[in-house]
Amino acid sequence: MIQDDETQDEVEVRAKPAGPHRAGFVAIIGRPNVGKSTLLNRLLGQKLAIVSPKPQTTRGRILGVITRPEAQLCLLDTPGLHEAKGGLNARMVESALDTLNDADAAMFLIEAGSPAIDTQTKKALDQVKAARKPLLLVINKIDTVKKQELLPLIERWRHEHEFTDIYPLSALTGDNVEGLLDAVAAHLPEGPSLFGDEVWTDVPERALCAELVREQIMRQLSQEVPYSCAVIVEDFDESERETGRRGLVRIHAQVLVERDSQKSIVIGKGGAQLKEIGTLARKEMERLLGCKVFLQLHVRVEPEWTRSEKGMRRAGYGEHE
Ligand SMILES: Nc1nc2c(ncn2[C@@H]2O[C@H](COP(=O)(O)OP(=O)(O)O)[C@@H](O)[C@H]2O)c(=O)[nH]1
Ligand SMILES: [Mg+2]
Repeated sequence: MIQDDETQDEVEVRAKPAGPHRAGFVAIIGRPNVGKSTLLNRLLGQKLAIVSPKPQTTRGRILGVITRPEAQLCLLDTPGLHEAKGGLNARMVESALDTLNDADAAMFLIEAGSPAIDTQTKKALDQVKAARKPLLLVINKIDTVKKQELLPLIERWRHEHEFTDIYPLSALTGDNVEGLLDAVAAHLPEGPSLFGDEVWTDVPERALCAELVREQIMRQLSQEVPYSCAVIVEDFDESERETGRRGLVRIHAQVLVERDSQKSIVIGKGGAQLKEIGTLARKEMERLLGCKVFLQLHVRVEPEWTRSEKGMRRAGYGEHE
């Protein structure tokens, strides 16, 4: 569509050879902690998926939609592929592989580093190859290695699979991210957009807010405690959102833990730890919602919830969620 008031950017976009409009789903997949969620946020230009230095931060599929004049890319962030025996971890890996099977194309992420491919990464690649989708290799975190280390790495990976492209980049700094979306879009089916132009995700705001609390739990608490935590928003009261100078959303969230000992760790001495988690999460929520947030957090013990179907359902990780 040509408009008279086109900006310089739009002219540049349209200057490329005009092809058919394309649209489809692209799974972002790889081992835990390689930067999948960071890349989704970078490509989207907005924080959608939570990020932490700990593996297994992402627990389910997260859709981020990018609409451009020539293509609509529906990016799907996934939990990391890892060896998991039952319970929540197995559910997460299943979710990643299901997402891959439903996608039109995939980006397989690895970290820049030694050209040697460890057995876990090899196994993950084999799982991804089995889905038989157009597969682009992203070598992330190039900010952590010297330029001359990249060539042998690319050479090594070129022999592993016929990737549609190999993209070394840094999701953190944005280095070399440009062009990646074009490269992926070329492998999507021809067709009209799947979502309206204004849609950027299908994750409801209240679920994004629950994730922002979990993000702080992942970041603030050490060791295994975060892996026993789930966050459920019990109440999301928007009745004052449009009133007042900036409006207010009142949120009441529950933090589920598996044991009493974990409950006291999350709460901390005199409630200090929970307060810290709440303050940091509230600031992120205010940025997301564009208004003030009043956040109340409660910690509840749901014994061994990560191990049973019933427990996972109670924590919001039911089979079809
Ligand atoms: N140095 C560096 N760190 C990164 C980059 N991308 C992600 N990270 C870090 O790697 C960690 C895991 O990132 P995350 O996106 O949660 O990984 P995921 O588990 O694959 O989704 C976080 O501490 C990120 O800040 C990158 O390009 N460079
Ligand atoms: Mg992630």
